Amino acid sequence: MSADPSAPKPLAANENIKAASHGLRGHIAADMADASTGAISEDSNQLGKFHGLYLQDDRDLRNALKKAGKEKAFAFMLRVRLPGGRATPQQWLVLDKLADDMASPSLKITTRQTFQFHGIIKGNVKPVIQGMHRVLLDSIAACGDVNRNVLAPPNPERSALLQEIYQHARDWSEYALPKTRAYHEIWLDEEMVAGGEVEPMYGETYLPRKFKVAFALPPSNDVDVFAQDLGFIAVEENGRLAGYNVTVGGGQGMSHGNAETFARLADVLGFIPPDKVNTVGEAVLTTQRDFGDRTNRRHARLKYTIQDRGLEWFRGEVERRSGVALAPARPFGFTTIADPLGWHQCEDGTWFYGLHILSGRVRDVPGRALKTAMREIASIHTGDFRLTPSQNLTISGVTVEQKPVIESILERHGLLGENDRSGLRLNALSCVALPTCGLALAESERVLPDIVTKFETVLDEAGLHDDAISLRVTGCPNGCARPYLAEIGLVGRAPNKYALFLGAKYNGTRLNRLMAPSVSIDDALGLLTPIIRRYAVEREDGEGFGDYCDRTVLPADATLHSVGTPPGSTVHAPDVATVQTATSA
Ligand code: SRM
Ligand code: SF4
Repeated sequence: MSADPSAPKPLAANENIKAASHGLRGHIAADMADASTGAISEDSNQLGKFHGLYLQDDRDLRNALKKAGKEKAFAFMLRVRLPGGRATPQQWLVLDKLADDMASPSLKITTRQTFQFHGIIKGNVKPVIQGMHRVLLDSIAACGDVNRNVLAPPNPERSALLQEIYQHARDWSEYALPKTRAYHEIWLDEEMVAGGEVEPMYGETYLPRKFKVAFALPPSNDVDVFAQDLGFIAVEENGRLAGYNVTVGGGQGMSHGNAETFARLADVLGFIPPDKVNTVGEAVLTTQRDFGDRTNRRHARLKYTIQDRGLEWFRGEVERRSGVALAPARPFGFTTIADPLGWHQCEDGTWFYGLHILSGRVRDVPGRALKTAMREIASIHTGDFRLTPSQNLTISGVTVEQKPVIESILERHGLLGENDRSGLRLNALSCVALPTCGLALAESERVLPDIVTKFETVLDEAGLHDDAISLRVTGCPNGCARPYLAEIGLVGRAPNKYALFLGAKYNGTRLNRLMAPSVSIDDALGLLTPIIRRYAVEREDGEGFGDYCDRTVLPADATLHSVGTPPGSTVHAPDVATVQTATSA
């Protein structure tokens, strides 16, 4: 007998794990106490994500350990919750020491403005979390089917406007925290309340999938706001925050060859005053909670809910739930995504130093002792550190007296040349991939320096050394370095095989398109070399590399768009000009 196609589909396995977890507790504590293995059960691994924790194993060692009949080299990745990416010097020093003492020594700055530890063995997880807690840091909801680390403009200018936006990002992060005390009980030894707390916003099964929020301040789209489930684009009028244009339904993750999964740019929903951020945010979140697909995790992000049900329906639902009538969006425009690098003076007289860090990896290598330098700076710095969604960092709030001291530390450790790189290198991102990421199909972070060097040879010959061209590499199509918003995107398929995407707009307002489904890095370079050379001589005044490729290289053929954009549609994303026209109407 064939199955009834109208029968309700079974829930995804994670839904049952969440429902049976007693407020995200499950058996995590017992699994962590089991010294007979470095691993934890799959259920605990799924629940551990809500506590910022991932079970991983060193994939470089997998085969050898298997041959030797030994357990995989299990260790945990822990992600810090750091809304807006700001850390105090004291927090930096503690994270630095925890990494040295109880994890892989490097600190990893992520594409969502926070830190990750890798390589924490089971017995060290609790001490690391407790060490973070002592400097008011936590990893609650850094992963899992909840609101994730909230992005805010990393611009270190110390203006009142930026501070207000940052405060909104922090407030939303707090507001959207799960209410369960599971984290405090399991990791911080708080007294057991045995579950049963009410989750007024999430309910007992939380969200169908992860939920990502960013706050942006034009003209810089440094948070990639159109890649987020929910975005707040600040509207400044007469130097004051008039409110936010709300965006919904962005996302990057897709699967190779599965046109039902796609990267999508967020839609602009409408304008709200600043005091409605949490109310409207909650309405967006609960609409997704109630209508997101809980049967198929590959179809469970907000982008699919909106794609399937339509933006007008979604707006109606948000307005009904929030009681807020969204006004027509106000005009806005983005011109850049780049982080300010080097020394800059702020209006309040303090200085900041923007430092480029390839792939966000903070570690010492011969001739370039970044981790040591940052430790020395943190021990004398009286301002703060700001991590950026481009995996860079800014030393912010530097006094006039400390500026030369910090400069000399950077110089002594070989770091003053870090910002003096090609336009491509300064605009290159990669995800972590091998050896820690269990989902990687190809290398990413470890090969990025070589990839950039190869491309630089061609760009230099074409006279394009200083041109800001965005290159983003990931080890799989999940899109952790937001590769579908890069002018050149390389997305791993298999060892040394990448899908090549071309033609996004530099400012993050147009997705790229598939140029070649599976090529080696050298083949990708071979395909791009004549295009780069033509671009150097044929480009129109001010035309970016992505714009040139979109105009001249990629045929206006809908089938070419089927990977990376919704099925049946052409390029989804409006560019800045059309966003401005459409929203100012
Ligand atoms: Fe990611 C899963 C690393 C930003 C889309 N991501 C993972 C995991 C946890 C692998 C796993 O599930 O086992 C990776 C851990 C690797 C490791 O060893 O550290 C991982 N993602 C990262 C980071 C560290 C990349 C980086 O080098 O900076 C970023 C951490 C962000 C943070 O601090 O919270 C990171 N991930 C992103 C982004 C970019 C963003 O959020 O702006 C995306 C695309 C945006 C989006 O979500 O649509 C992203 N990660 C994914 C996905 C695909 C989600 C989807 O909807 O399809 C997965 C896989 C999944 O969820 O099933 C994933
Ligand atoms: Fe891992 Fe893929 Fe994300 Fe890279 S893009 S970190 S390979 S999940």
